[in-house]
Amino acid sequence: MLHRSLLLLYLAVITSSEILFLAVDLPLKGKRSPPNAIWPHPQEIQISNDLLYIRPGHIMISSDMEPCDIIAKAIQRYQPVFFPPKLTMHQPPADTSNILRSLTLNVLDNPQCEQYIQYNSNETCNPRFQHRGVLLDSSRHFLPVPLIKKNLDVMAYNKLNVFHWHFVDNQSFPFESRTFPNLSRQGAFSSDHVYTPEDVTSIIEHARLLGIRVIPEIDTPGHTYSWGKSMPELITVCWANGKPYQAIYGQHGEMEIFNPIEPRVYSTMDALLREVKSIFPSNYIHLGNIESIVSNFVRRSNPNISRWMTDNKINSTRDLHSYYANRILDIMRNISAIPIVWQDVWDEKVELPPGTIVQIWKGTSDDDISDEWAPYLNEIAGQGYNVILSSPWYINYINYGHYRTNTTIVNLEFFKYYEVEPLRDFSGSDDAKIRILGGEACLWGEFVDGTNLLARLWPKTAAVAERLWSAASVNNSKDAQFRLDVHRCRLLRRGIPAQPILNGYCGNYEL
Ligand code: CP6
Repeated sequence: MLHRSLLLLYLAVITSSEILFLAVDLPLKGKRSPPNAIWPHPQEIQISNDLLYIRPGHIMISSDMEPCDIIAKAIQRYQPVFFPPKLTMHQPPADTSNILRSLTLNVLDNPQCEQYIQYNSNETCNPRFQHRGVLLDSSRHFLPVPLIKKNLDVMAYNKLNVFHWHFVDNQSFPFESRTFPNLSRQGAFSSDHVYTPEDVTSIIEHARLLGIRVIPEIDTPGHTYSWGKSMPELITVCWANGKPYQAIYGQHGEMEIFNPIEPRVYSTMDALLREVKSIFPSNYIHLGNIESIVSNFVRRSNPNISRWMTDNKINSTRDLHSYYANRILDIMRNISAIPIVWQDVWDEKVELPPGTIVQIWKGTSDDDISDEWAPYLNEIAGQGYNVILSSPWYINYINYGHYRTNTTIVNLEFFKYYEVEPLRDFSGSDDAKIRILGGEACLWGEFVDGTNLLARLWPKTAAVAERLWSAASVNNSKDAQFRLDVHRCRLLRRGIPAQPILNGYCGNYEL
């Protein structure tokens, strides 16, 4: 999106000059505080060592023509971002001639004025990867609408452009569907813990103005306990001793899953996916579809399902899952929506429609960087599917990894996210390479709600943002952590409770 990225380009310029002032007053003793602490690092940058003074009121953002609403609103929105109430001002020394009388940032608009960012929109400043996302999970805990919007703002500060909204799961069904209002009436934590159609629309609109696509995830056939509260007929549970045995749902949704031989599963999914597609302007719908060995046993334990399998010559539970996936993919074809699936579906060799995105999550690891994901990238892209990477970016993990130097600590948790190189082991063709679309940081919600979401996510996710935006050569984590430390203070100044990266403090920007 030409107009938006040009705006961001200019913002990068102003941010860098702003930092030149702030470097004076940020108490970064013992730290190298680079004056060019722009995050994520741009493709091109020129830095002058001269310090220039200017009054905030003498900085103008203007547009060369009547701007479309995205630009007009961005110009308004950035005023308080540049000049927050707590911004510290310095008197220039009496003898200085380094005074800038005025600075005009002229935003070049795109005459076509794209109304909604597409997956392949031209973002002009060359991001390295086109898909730069964050997954939030609003089922394990409800995430208030203003918080989701604030998080979209922080995503935009970091040039992330996809909000993957995992909004239903076992624990609650907060999405208020017009077609099936009982799903949230009975599946939400309470009548307050829902996203009304107006909420959803306002979140999509907020994201649109920031150049962020919102991709909803309707995760089935597992992880569907909350659906069963209003539609028990969709679910099959574990059977024992010849009768259904109502188990407590498993953490990963193994215990209650859709019954793949139940016709109402498909009619419900057809209507719901149609509704979702009509609400979300991005043409993508994430279908979830993670599978586990346990869920296979659950299904097979139901004698009706075993019998149906025998009658229909479906020999394995893997084939049964393929059968389910194919029926849902048929619905997606009928409504012309493009699917995203977790890698499990690909593992099961389900044939996916062209354009499908496969999201890699296996090989997440608590302490070490696991490389299990690397061969997946080669194979999936090699087969002609699009791929996005998440395994190394499970932000829900917390690591107390650090070591001391003389003056500071080094943040190994940041290193772990930052040092991932998606293409390190890539051995495929150039064609396959462009199918590696990018990645997503995932914040699963088992231990996250409004109290800690922003601090848990930021600034760790900024590490992922730079990896996906900047050139591969921007990979010196020791230097980057100092830049990120300044960026973190910048987030505090903008009112975002981002957690510390290094020792030290942010002057009067602290919350
Ligand atoms: N919920 C859903 C989850 C997870 C996934 N899907 C998950 C799996 C492993 C870890 C963290 C989260 N909680 N719906 C995986 C795609 Cl470590």
